[in-house]
Amino acid sequence: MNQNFSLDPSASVLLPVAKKEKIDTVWDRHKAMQPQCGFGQLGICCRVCWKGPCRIDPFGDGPKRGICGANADVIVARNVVRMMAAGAAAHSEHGRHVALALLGVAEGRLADYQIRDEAKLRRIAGRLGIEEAGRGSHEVARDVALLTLADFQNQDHHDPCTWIKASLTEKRLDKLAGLEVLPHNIDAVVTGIMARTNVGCDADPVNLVLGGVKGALADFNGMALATELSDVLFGTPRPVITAANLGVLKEDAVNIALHGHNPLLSDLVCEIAHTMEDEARRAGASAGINLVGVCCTGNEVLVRHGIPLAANYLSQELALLTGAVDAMVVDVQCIMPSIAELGSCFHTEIVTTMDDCKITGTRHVSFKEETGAENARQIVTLAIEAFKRRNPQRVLIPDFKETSIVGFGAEAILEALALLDAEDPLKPLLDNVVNGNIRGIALFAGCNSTNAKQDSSFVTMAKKLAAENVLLLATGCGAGAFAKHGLMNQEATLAWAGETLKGVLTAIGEAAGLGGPLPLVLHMGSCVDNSRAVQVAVALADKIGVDLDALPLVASAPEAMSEKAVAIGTWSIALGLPTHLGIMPQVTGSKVVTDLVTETAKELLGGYFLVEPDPEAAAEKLLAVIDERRRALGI
Ligand code: BF8
Ligand code: SF4
Repeated sequence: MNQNFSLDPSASVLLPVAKKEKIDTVWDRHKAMQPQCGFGQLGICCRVCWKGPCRIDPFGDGPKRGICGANADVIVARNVVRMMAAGAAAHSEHGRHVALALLGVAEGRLADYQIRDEAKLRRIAGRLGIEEAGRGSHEVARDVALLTLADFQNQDHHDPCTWIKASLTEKRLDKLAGLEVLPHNIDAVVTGIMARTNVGCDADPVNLVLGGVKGALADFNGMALATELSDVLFGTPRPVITAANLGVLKEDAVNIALHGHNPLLSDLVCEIAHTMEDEARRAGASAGINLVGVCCTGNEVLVRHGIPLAANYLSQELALLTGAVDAMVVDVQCIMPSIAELGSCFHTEIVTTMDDCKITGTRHVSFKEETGAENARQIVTLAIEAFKRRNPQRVLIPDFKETSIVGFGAEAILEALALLDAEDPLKPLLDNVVNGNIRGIALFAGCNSTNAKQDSSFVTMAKKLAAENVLLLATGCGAGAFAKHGLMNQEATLAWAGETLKGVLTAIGEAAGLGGPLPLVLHMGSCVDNSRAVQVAVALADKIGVDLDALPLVASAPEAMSEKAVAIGTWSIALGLPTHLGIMPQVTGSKVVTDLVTETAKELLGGYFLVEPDPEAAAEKLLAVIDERRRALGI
């Protein structure tokens, strides 16, 4: 039965436990929710004002307009662009948090943090046009932080955000400027979307969607700055060998799961946990403290420190069902409220840490950057105390974990390529794309959703595309899926890569001293780290002298779910990438909006959504797109 819900073998072990103990999981609640509201699925339910809710009848003789007169196109457009604004807010709030921390470090106010990658700080300064030569790192960091924060404050509509200007090709910036969708101020753009979608405002679906595209590009800006400044504070990812899936939990250790998105606290927990190993041992945990990751906080500490990944989004409850997690520490985003109840069924401390993200029934440790290390110590202490209450009889750790080589940010990829050509690192990549050894590049991103069998489409599509010599990159829960299913190691390359792709991955891997190929799928990090993939794509496009929409590069989110994914998908098409969705987006109640994002977008932006729930067919379609682009480039 579990096989219908999830491809993850851990689910088969743990869902029977949930059943026996009468604990609901996300899949039980999904089932109880059937049939889901068809109006909502089509995007034609409006709750923008209290005259509503209004629902448009898509087929019969029922209402074709809401009480105020809004038609299906307006309602669908308003709903979806509000999702883009919410996604942009989430990623950018995360980014602001990191930028403020960098400012605090630069001004000597935050003793628990430091600049871990000064070379990167200086490179960023160069990109942003800040003088750095001969200046101290704190002075440079202050300027970088302030210029970054100006992306939340600038009031000049004609002056786009600094980060986006520093992150795209000239041609793309011109195109986006021509459509008037370049954001000038993240906060203002998000506020603008909330304003124009209010009752009785923008009632032109095309204008609304263009407003949404601007919001999505604000999202890109927010995640680019979040990624880059996090590298400055916590280190830039380098390849590291680790493991993924619930088998990374240890019976004889204090298991602490780091869950959420923002590395500001989790990185300190990693640091502090090392200093508290003896305390854990004194409490009876012979293996000390075992940190594991969940969701994107998990990806952040995975790619930077090699902390094993226990679970992606839909597996977060399974982690608790093992009875072996002593504390689950959460920050923001993608944290199921259900974990409070699950934690209380076991001995697990669920610790919320951000004052704007509490969950009733859990413990809250109010994290502040000023007291970060102390907060981390408090949390590890709670975990050790919880360990003492753990009931060994209830521990069931599925024996599944897969070796994963992760940590392939833009820098790591360029460094690996430089081993083949120190003078011109991009040349080997470009040559192999041109000669067809690499047929194209696919970026897998996005979530897990109960509307699909967990992880399944990711795995099916990756194997098929790799066999066709497509180079695979991944972030977020997609990356989590590949890691858990053993597609991020050398064996996977040997087993699944087409001959020419295998040759390229082997040449780079051996030059990098891995004694074999690079992994089949390159883990670039968390969802905000999608900006890393853009960085590589921009470097390639600049080298050939084309725009991003000319590259044989596609994106795919087979299980897109969150508002953040809606924002990412939208900037992905705005940057020129054909972007596959495996889940029906909630816009199909409007032909105007559907046509706009799947067809007209191709003419306007080069990128467009391609919706295909069947993974085999989706892979075929992406291959056809890749080949179309190759032909247009004459390669
Ligand atoms: O930011 S992929 S389910 S965890 S939203 Fe959430 Fe989606 Fe996972 Fe990371 Ni991204
Ligand atoms: Fe209905 Fe219009 Fe109010 Fe929406 S804004 S709920 S369509 S009256």
